[in-house]
Amino acid sequence: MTSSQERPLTSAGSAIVALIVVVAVALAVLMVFPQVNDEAEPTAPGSPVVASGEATQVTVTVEGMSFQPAVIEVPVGNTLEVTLHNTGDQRHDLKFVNGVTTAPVAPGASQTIDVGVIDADTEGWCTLPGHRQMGMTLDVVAVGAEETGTEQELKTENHSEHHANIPGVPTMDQLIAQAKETDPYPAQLGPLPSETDHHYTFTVTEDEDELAQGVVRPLWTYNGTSPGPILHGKIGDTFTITLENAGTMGHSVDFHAGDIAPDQPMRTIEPGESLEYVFTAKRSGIWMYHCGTMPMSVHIANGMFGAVIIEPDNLEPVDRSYVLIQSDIYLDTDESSAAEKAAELSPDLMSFNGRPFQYDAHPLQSRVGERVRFWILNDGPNAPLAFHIVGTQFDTVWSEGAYSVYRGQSTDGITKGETGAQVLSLMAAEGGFVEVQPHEAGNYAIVNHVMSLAEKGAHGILSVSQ
Ligand SMILES: [Cu+2]
Repeated sequence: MTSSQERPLTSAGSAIVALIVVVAVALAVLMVFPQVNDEAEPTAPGSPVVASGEATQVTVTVEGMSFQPAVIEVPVGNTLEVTLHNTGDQRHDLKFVNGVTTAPVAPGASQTIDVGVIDADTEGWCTLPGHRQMGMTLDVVAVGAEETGTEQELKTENHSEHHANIPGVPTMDQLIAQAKETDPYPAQLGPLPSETDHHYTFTVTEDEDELAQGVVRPLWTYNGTSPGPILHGKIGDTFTITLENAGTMGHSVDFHAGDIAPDQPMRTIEPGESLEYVFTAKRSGIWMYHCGTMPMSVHIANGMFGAVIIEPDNLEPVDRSYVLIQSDIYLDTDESSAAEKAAELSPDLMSFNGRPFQYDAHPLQSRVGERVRFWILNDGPNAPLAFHIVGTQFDTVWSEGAYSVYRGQSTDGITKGETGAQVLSLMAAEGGFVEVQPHEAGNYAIVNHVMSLAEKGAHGILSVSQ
């Protein structure tokens, strides 16, 4: 006990206490009988929202891994009744910030819940593991609500703490929607060119690419595409590349397909400059090329990479050949910069041939019984690749200069009987090819079996028809 608390109240002190009591009672009456104020609006900041007695009814469906609609508007004071109609292919639920939730709803089923009176912006999401991260969120906008500073802070806090899909990073469905609007990078490999002298001009550009509606990233290229041109030849061929820098900063190129002193041909050139790079292909492989200017992680991640395919002399003909080059994408977001995420080996998105999920939007094609060869290169700059095609087994695997399995037989000279492989593992800058011969029609998912990287975009479809 302090001495001040033992002291008797002065008369002025008593008057203040009496005033406080009167004000408190008046406030309590207002809070218990809020309808004392007939008008539902305007709601001054901090004043309680008056229930309108009206209900807003919305049916929410499921498309891929997102709710449709993803944003609903409710006049402030209305109750919100949501019917979750699960038009997806697996169970989902829908839970709101205030704790109101549906049960898990089976595909084809529906459940209606009363979310209560909407007095401020709020949100819902699917609580099944990982679904929120993949974009299953529902924003509720309270129309006519005035935001107080506190509400604003709470909302921001709620977003940073619980809004697991990172603001600024598009969801899978947004990426696929954009990929559908965009011509895919051509993945089919043409026949081996007959010439032995190959001449190219590589012009460096600094462009931008729209990954999803409203999300743009820098895209630095050789000749306007990422990956750059796929060079294709055989052992003994000579390649002459004129590199022209039409960008605003220094750039360069490094061809793993040649073995030469790097000092001159791989040097960084300033905007407006050019150089000539000549190499002779002495060894077979699918070889990376990339910009070698610092920081290389950023120049490569921004798009400056490609492949040179030098076929082994005895390569068997196949019915179709595709080329898939994996690369990582890092985005500048509020949390950290693309360069920081690259340094932490933490990509926001992944791609085959430069755009996340583009072969989900435009599946690769083949027919039952055809032998299909996939040339695979991991251009990084950082992430690993465990290349797998769901539903298939590789009967032929060639990686970094050698077969491990050839037409269902091990090359070790010991293993007997039919054998095969499920994955071609490639660290950054490693490459090879696999062959499959699907014997049933269907849609075979092409994945990086490092699953979180597939979910970030290293994913596509091989559509096999009769
Ligand atoms: Cu560069």
